Formats: sequence, C-alpha cells, structure tokens
Amino acid sequence: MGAAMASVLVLLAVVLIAGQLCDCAASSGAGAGGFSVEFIHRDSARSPFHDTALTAHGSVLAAVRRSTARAVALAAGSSGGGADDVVSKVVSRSFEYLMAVNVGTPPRAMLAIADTGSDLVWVKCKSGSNVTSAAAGDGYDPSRSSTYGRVSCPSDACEALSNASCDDESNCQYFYAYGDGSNTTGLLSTETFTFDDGGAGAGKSPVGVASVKFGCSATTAGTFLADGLVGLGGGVVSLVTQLGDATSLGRRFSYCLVPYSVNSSSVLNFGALANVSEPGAVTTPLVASAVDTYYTVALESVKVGGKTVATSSQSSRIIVDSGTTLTFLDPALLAPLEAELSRHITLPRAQSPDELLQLCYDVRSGGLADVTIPDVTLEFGGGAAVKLGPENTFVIVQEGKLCLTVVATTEQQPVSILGNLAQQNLHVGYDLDARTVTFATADCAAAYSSS
Ligand SMILES: *[C@@H]1O[C@H](CO)[C@@H](O)[C@H](O)[C@H]1NC(C)=O
Ligand SMILES: *[C@@H]1O[C@H](CO)[C@@H](O)[C@H](O)[C@H]1NC(C)=O
Ligand SMILES: *[C@@H]1O[C@H](CO)[C@@H](O)[C@H](O)[C@H]1NC(C)=O
Ligand SMILES: *[C@@H]1O[C@H](CO)[C@@H](O)[C@H](O)[C@H]1NC(C)=O
Ligand SMILES: CC(=O)N[C@H]1CO[C@H](CO)[C@@H](O)[C@@H]1O
Repeated sequence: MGAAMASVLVLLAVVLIAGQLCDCAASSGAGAGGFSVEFIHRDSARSPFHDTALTAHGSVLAAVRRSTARAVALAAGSSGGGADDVVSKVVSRSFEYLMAVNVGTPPRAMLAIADTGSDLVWVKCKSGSNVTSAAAGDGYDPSRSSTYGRVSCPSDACEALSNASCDDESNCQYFYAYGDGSNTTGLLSTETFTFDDGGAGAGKSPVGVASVKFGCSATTAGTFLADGLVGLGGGVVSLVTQLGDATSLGRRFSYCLVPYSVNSSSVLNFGALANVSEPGAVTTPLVASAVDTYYTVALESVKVGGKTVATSSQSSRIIVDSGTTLTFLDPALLAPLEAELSRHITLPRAQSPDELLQLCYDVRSGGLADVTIPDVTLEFGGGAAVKLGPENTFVIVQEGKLCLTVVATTEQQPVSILGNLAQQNLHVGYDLDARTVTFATADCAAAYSSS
C-alpha cells in the first residue's frame, strides 16, 4: 500500500509539473475540462471602447442604432445575388462582443472581436517593420514570434475560404468580407494561441493551442474596433472547429450574457464547460443551411403567457447570434406577437426614438419593475421551448421609454435572428459534434469570476 501510495504521489507530482510546463507551451491536450474567457460587451465598463459619457440607456440605444445602420449599409451596397448571397450577408450584425487572445511565442496580448457569425480568425499583423524596443509593445509582429508559420497553397484550409488564392510564393492570400461591407486581406498563417482561463471553476492556467490557422491581416477596411477577430461560426476555419480538430475539447462553446444593466462580465466557455446542463435546459437541432457558418435552428411557434399566438406554417429558420442586438422575426410571426403583448400591457404608447423600434410605451411614471409584461416563449424544433422574460423582450432605450426589442425582417434584412438582448441570462451552448443548440435559464453575473 505504501508503495502504491508513493507511486500515486509521484504520478501526481509529474502531472502537476507537466501542468505547469503546459502553461506557455503549445499543448494540444490542455484543458480537457475546457476553459473560459471573459466575453466583453463593447459598451461595458471592461471594454476599452466603453463610452463613459453614455448612460446605460444610451448604450442600448447606440447598439440599436448600429443594428439599423448595418441594414442601411447593405441596402446601399447590395449588388443582388443568389440565395447564398442573401444568407452570407446577415446585415444587422455589428460585432458586439470582444475577447482577449494571446498570439505567438512569446505571447502578444490582443483584444479581438468574438463573432458567432463568421469563421476566419485573424489579427492585424505588423509587417516589414523592424520594431525597436520603444514600439515593441504595439501589435503582433510575426517576425518576432518563434511559432509563426504559413499555410501552404494549394491546401484544404485555403480552399475553405471562398475568396482566397495562391500567390507566387505558394502562400494563401485571402480577402474576407463581412455583411456590412467591412473586409480584410492578408496571408493565411499558423500560430500558437493562448487563452487565459478565468471562468468560475475553471483551471486558471492559460491554455495553449498550437498551429491555429489564422489570417495575418495586412489590410483592414471598415468598422473593426479591435486588434482582430475570432470567428466562432460553424465553418471549417473557425476557432470552434479548429479546437475540435486539435484538442479533446470537442467542437463546442457556450456563453452566458449578463444584462446590459449589470456591471459584470459575461463568459465564453469551451470544452466540457460549454455543456449546458442546468435544470430546465432545452435542446434544438441545427438545421441544414446554405452557409455552414451560421447557427440556424427552426422556430415553430411563439407564445405569450401560455397562449400560442403564431405558428410558422413551414418552420421558419432563425439564426442564433451574439453579434446582433435586436431579434428579427418574420412579420407573420411578429404582428400577432405585438398584438397579444399590447392586449396585456396597459401603459400609454410612445413613439420610438427615430422610429428604430416598433412597439414602445411611456414608463415615465415608474420603472420596469412596476409594469406587468407577460413572458414570451419561443418554441424551437424538437419541442425546445425557451421562455423570454420582460428583460429579454423589452428595454428602456431612453428615459421613460420602454420598447420591444423584436423587430420585423425586411427586404434589406430578410434573415430571422435571435439577438443578444433576447439571450441575456440564458446559458446558450452550441455543439457542432451533436449539431445542437441548448438553452437554459441562468444568472450570468455569477458565471464569470474575474480575479
Ligand atoms: C530588419 O533588420 C534586420 C537587421 O537589422 C535587417 O537585416 C532586415 O533586412 C530588416 N528587415 C526589414 C523588413 O527592414
Ligand atoms: C473593402 O471595404 C471598404 C470599406 O468598406 C470598401 O470601400 C472596399 O470597396 C471594400 N473592398 C472590396 C474589394 O470589396
Ligand atoms: C464596474 O465595476 C468595476 C469593478 O468591478 C468598477 O471599477 C467600475 O467602476 C464599475 N463601473 C460602473 C459604471 O459601475
Ligand atoms: C453534460 O453534462 C451532463 C450532466 O452533467 C452529462 O450527463 C453529460 O454526459 C455531459 N455531456 C457531455 C457531452 O459532456
Ligand atoms: C483575393 C481574391 O480572390 N479576391 C477576389 C474576391 O472576390 C472579388 C469579387 O468576387 C474579386 O474581385 C476579388 O478579386
């Protein structure tokens, strides 16, 4: 027994040492239990893009305006095209969340947009610059990283990008465009990415993943705020798919979005931590779609209180997305939803600021707490009923003005989307191996413990 105990201790010591060595070294087996990173809303106090002049209401209104501006941008720039073209241009998305990534060896800390509606991972690369120590704190320079490599061309990874080609030196040169007209170009490369593991119950040591295929961007045009972008979509080059291929974490992630009004961070989980297993969790299958990037599910009916107010004649497809603020529904579902809500809500009607939203009330006399707003239940394919409370469906966009955060799809924005306001205080898990999306009610402010 003594010998057995001793060997267990030796084994433990070896595991512990190996664990520490793993901190910075690329380790494809790291974090078998998963890891969590902070999921930072661009307007939150934790974001460098936080506008201190904006009130909480003001930042919601700004996010609503961004949604609408995107739709207008596309309408102006749309050149038509096939069905794929429509789906690939989800227009209302406006890159609402950020995450920290550490790129290269030694790791360079960068803040990236975290985007569930695109696949490519890319960061702004300094090129041809011989940085001196004075400027060394500034940006990622592949020539100063010992783990940088290029993706050869032709190759499957290069071909997975719809707009990429081989240059004279057999490098994969990409052009990657977003629904709002923003775009970036560069060379498809490989690098070690290290993630700071900070979630509650998480291992707390950084998780390194070697040979992540990413875009080393030489040009960016448009509205990117951050140092880069992490694509969390369902396509082959997304971080989610790559983590599934390179580690034992599986192709899955989850997030838990804290309400705008709460000053704490949301969490983005990978691996086993992305298993949504809270009581009452409901699961709906992903449905096949022309573009594998988007997490598309079937919306079958809409209820107010317990009463079904609308049923999709054919299941209507809806994309679950974190980068879209509002929820967009087919007018055939939205009209009866609005009608039933307005039968229950006995407040004076109000005009939406700049006609951005459709159903608004005057709540000058009291707060949201004094108003009775019925729950809205969305029933997805497979019988997954997701209950949305008043804080998911209504928001105060201006002092005394409460508006419905669900709007109609339009010719310019024909795609139904479950947006991030509707997902607040839900733990939402995406699993590409099981091909499901799972929802559970949660207190998201308790899910991330920064320390
Ligand atoms: C960077 O500096 C090294 C040595 O100082 C030099 O050999 C190299 O050509 C420089 N690279 C560029 C892109 O200027
Ligand atoms: C890239 O984006 C910029 C800014 O939105 C735009 O002017 C330019 O035409 C785009 N490039 C391409 C090739 O679409
Ligand atoms: C939010 O919380 C952080 C610390 O957790 C604090 O420094 C900051 O002042 C808070 N901001 C607001 C607007 O309350
Ligand atoms: C998810 O968690 C549940 C409950 O804890 C467990 O039964 C299940 O096996 C887990 N699934 C995966 C894929 O880890
Ligand atoms: C690098 C690359 O292949 N760019 C192409 C992307 O697609 C546009 C329009 O289809 C072409 O004009 C570019 O040459």
